[in-house]
Amino acid sequence: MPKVVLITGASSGFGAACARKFAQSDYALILAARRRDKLKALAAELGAASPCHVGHLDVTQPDSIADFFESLPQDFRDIDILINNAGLALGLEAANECDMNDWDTMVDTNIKGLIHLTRQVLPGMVARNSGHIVNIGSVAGTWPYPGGNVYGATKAFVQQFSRGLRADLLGKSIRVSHIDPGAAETEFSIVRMKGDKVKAKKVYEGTQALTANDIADIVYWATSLPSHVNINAVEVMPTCQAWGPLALDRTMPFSPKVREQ
Ligand code: NDP
Ligand code: 8X3
Repeated sequence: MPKVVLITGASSGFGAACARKFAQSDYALILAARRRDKLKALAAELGAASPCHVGHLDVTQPDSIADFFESLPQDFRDIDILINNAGLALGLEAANECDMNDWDTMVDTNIKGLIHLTRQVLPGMVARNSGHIVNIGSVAGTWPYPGGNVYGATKAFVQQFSRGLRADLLGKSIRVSHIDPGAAETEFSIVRMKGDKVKAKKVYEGTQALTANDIADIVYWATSLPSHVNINAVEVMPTCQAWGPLALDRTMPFSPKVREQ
């Protein structure tokens, strides 16, 4: 029996690249996202060589999650690898200006979606004493930048939740990894810029950003190591990305009290 891999957010970017990567070896794939047409096209591209189940899933909707798991065919029910990849950033406004709906959507998708999927899959892994959960975080979960506010905070959650899972699962043969990429050119910025493809393209202009395949290679590598090896975390950036200096504002007036001291 091939191992079963559930990939959330398989309709584009990292998720679709992971599907293509795992399809090159002996895996049965569950492709999940909201855009079923994209998933069907991907399944058709992968062909008969990889057993594939396509399932509509909105990770923010508990009913959608329940329907998705209920409709899994028998051969796809024992999930060996869960790639919690579905996620998004919305907007780059400062915290005082942002749209609260965007914040809610990021929390509902990147945090609540990820924990609900994990909670559905984990009991089966524990019963079989086997499995691997790969959570896709971001460098934004560690390194703050202006406009990253809630997006970065949701990804910090992903990191700490992943570590917490490792602590809970000690003594069981279940692995948990979080992969934290930097700038990668996918549909990510198109979504963040609310469909403005020109603005999205500018994010990567003049750079050699990471590709979805780079991340799929890392996910595949982490999951294909021997079962006694747990990659806790991978932080990866394109070579052309690094940290800026901490910022100092020189225009702020001195507080009189501080000057007197
Ligand atoms: P894409 O926009 O290309 O892919 C995002 C995927 O998430 C899509 O397949 C989308 O599918 C799915 N998705 C979004 N919302 C939902 C939802 N409510 N229910 C189910 N699926 C959903 O971006 P990436 O591939 O780049 O992003 C994948 C992950 O990687 C995200 O978690 C992102 O935060 C993270 N990341 C991205 C980086 C980058 O620079 N690209 C860097 C670091 C992390 P659909 O719309 O069909 O539902
Ligand atoms: C996406 C990477 O740097 O745009 O998570 O926040 S970044």
